[in-house]
Parts: sequence; C-alpha cells; structure tokens
Amino acid sequence: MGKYSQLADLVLKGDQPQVEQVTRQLLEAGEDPLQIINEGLIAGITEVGVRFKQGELFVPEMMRSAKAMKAGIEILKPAIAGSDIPSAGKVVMGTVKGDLHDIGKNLVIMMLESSGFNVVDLGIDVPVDKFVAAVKEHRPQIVGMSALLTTTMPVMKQVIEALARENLRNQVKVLVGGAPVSAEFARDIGADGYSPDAASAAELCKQMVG
Ligand code: B1M
Repeated sequence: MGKYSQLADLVLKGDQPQVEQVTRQLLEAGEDPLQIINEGLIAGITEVGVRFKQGELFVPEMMRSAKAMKAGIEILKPAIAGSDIPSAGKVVMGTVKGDLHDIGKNLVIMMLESSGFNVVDLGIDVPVDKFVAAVKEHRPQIVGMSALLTTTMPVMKQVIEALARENLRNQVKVLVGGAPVSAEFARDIGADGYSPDAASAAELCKQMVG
C-alpha cells in the first residue's frame, strides 16, 4: 500500500493513534505536509463521506474518523504555519448556523495564518448576527463562511444581506466555500469569491487585499 493510501485507510478506520504515528513518520521522512493532508488525510475522510452516503458507515464512525483526521492535522500544523510574516490583513471566519463541520474551515484558517493573515475564528454554528457583530468589532477586510450541508448554504446569503442592511457590505469582501458550494452559487448570492480548497482560499484572500 502506498504511503498516502495507508494514511487514508487509517483515517477511514478512525484509528487515531496510528494516524498520529504514520503522520509523524511521513513528516519525519521529509514528505510535504500539504501533500500529507491532501493525499492522505483528506483522501481518507472523503472516502468516509462516500461510505456514509452508501449507508456503510454511520455518524459515530464518521466522528471517529474526523477526530483521527484532526489529530493528524494538529501534528502537521507547526510544519505549515509561517512565522514572522508581516500581517497580510484580517479575516473573520466561521461555519454558518446549523452546520457543525469544521475540518475544512480549520484548514482554510491554517493556510490563511501561514500566509500572514490574522484570523478571528468564530467557530461553528455561527448565527447571522454574530458574523455582523464580528465585522463591526474586528473591522476585517474579509469575511469567510464555510458550509458543508446543502441545508445551511442559504445562511451565507442571509449573512450577505444582513451586512448590506447594516451598511457594512462595501467594507468587506465575502469569501465562501465548503463541499456543496460552487462558484456559481457564490455569484448568485452576491459573494466576492469562492475557493474549492484551502490553498486557493489563501491565494484569493491575498488577491482580495492586494
Ligand atoms: Co457530515 N455530512 N454530517 N459530519 N460529513 C457530509 C458533509 C456529507 C456530504 C456526507 C455524505 O452524505 N456523503 C453530508 C451532507 C449532505 C448534504 O448536505 N447534501 C453530511 C451529513 C448528512 C451530516 C449529518 C446531517 C449526519 C447526521 O447526523 N445524520 C450531520 C450534520 C451535523 C451538522 O452539521 N448539523 C453530520 C455530521 C458530521 C460529523 C460531526 C460526524 C463530522 C464532522 C466533524 C467536524 O467537522 N468536526 C462529519 C464529516 C466528517 C463529514 C464528511 C465525511 C467529511 C467532511 C470533511 O471534513 N471533509 C462529509 C463528506 C464529504 O464532504 N465528502 C460529510 C474534509 C474537509 C477538508 O473538506 O470541509 O469540504 P471540506 O473543506 C475543504 C473545501 O470544501 C474548502 O477547503 C477545505 C480544504 O480543502 N473549504 C473552503 C471549506 N470551507 C471553506 C471556506 C472557504 C474556502 C474554502 O472560504 C471561506
């Protein structure tokens, strides 16, 4: 079995101790941390999603896999986080109301921080008002929203509308992402940008403030 597919398989099994061990081994062997994330950890959790949809896995297994994956990411974080980069700007970020998925959001935050952004993490299940209050308080250049459920995607539009009502919309760029989100959806709800993955989200944020 390939080095990355072994890690993916361990995420699928939800074997946290082994995920940690193999992640450490790959890192120590000089593998690229982003590649470990994309080809190992994300490949594993994606397969979890496929099997969940097919009814072969259930929520407890999905949770165990998510926990194992997060443990792997924690190990890689120091290898990715940039140091001493002058601040590129401020981003307020959260997973929208009704949605508890945060692995993708946390990866985006990690990439932003390693690109020099100062990120205010509002966490998961973030109500519309909380995004608005955070923009007033922190005055970020960018607001980022993540959604993993088709049922929570509409909250992104509600946040954009609320920002407009409060006359804050022209002061911030809005970036959206998450597995069910598309560039077309982003355009339809009036967002300024969409990114399919964490690395391109950081790139887009740099363009947005640059
Ligand atoms: Co959930 N879940 N889940 N789940 N879960 C999905 C999303 C699902 C697609 C699985 C499936 O059916 N195949 C499905 C949604 C179906 C739909 O809406 N159409 C689903 C479901 C149904 C549910 C529950 C309803 C299950 C239940 O209870 N019956 C429930 C809902 C809970 C809730 O939120 N209210 C639920 C719960 C959970 C767990 C808690 C068990 C766990 C989450 C743990 C956690 O996050 N702490 C979980 C997981 C792990 C998944 C899957 C398997 C994996 C998600 C993930 O972390 N992917 C997922 C299947 C899938 O997506 N393939 C699934 C890895 C992550 C790196 O990718 O989040 O897409 P992603 O982020 C990417 C990009 O999208 C992008 O960059 C990231 C890195 O490259 N990105 C952004 C993300 N946010 C961005 C923001 C940006 C820019 C880019 O700018 C701001």
